[in-house]
Amino acid sequence: MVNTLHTDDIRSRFSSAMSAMYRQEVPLYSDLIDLVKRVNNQVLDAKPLLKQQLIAANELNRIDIERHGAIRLGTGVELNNIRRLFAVMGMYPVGYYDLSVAGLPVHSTAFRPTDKTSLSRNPFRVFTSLLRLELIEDRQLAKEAEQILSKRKIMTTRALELIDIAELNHGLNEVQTKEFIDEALETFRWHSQATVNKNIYQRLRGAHGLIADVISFHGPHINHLTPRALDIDLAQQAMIDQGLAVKATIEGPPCRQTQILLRQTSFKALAENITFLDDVAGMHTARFGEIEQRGAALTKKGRDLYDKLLNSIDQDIKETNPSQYSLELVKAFELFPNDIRELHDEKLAFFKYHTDIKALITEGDKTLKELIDIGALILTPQIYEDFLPVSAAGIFQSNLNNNSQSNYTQQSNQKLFEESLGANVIDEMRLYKEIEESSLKEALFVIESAKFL
Ligand code: OOG
Ligand code: NI
Repeated sequence: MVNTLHTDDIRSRFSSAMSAMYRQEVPLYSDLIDLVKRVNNQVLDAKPLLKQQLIAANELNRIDIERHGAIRLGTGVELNNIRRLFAVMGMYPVGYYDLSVAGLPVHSTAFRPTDKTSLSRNPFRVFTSLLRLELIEDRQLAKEAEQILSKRKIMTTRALELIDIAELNHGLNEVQTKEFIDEALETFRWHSQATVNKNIYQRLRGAHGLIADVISFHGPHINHLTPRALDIDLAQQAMIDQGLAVKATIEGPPCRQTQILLRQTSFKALAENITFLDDVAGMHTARFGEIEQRGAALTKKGRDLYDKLLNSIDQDIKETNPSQYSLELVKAFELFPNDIRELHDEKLAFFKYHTDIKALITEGDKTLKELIDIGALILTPQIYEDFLPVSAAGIFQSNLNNNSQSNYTQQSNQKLFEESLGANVIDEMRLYKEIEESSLKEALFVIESAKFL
């Protein structure tokens, strides 16, 4: 079709509309955005080298617009429709996160752009969880919950029509895009009017805070949006200074010379006024604010080492004895190399390759190692674009506001998740590998061509 917008443009417009809506709904999020921006600017001023690296890696332009959000869905049909909605914006399901191991009755994926150019234009991601009612012990309650869910429609009729149009025509035009964004936003809006009476809400809440949050409302309200901080320790301190109720420990790896994966922290969910179906007033806690810092994407080998080191320390003291936890974390991660070259040669992280032709001073063929040695081939770690299940569980627990830790016996069920989704989740390792391989191919081509100049 002529005049279709690029999916990157639709995503950018949607993520900025979503951010504007959430700023209005949760003024504390607005404060958080301003705070992170201020701290990021301080960091860039204080660290010109970091600024240079971000520019060289084509990262700087996306920092201010970068954010992720999270939603929680109730049924497979909802998940399927959400997949179709995000596809209109060039966001696809990447990764499978089983959170039942952490006592949460959900499994999740992240909808995000997958190719290099789209990621650098706008990497907006949405961590999307699907409730697993089959894990609920109280079967009668699970049945009631299912019945409530079977009646709700989380998308407007027009949004579904526009998704059909986008699928049929391989895109949307300007007018359709405007309408699509307005209609899509309705799905993620907060509703202070619950769809259940107080009695059911309390029973759902008794089974698990997450169940009450998913079942009791019109739709999957966006529960947080997370800006990317360049120095999460500084940003966390600024949050504390501003009087926010910040989680005790930053999730993920410790602060290191070469940052890896993802570090995250949040302020606790707000208690908000709601009205139950029987007109009784109540309170619900669901929405919170989070910040994150992203580092290098790790290979399977690197990730195994990360998991091993993280698991070598007692996770139970994370919130009860945060200073001890931090000390042990730093100590454990001394075994994880910091040196970029070592991370590369040991195949622990994924890279992007660039060239510096001026460094090709001597004649003749060179090995990859020699090209790196002489500085003709420059290594930049790829940024981790995904999530971490242990960290996600920590964020969930800290914003649920009740200690609803359960031990679910039934575990991972990726197949069922994918059946509902109507697609297989994409393996994130494959995406990083593809970006690494294609950038190496391009770089070697440039070096090869330079010989004939
Ligand atoms: C999602 C929690 C996980 C993250 O960044 O890992 C998360 C939720 O509370 O729905 O936001
Ligand atoms: Ni998050």
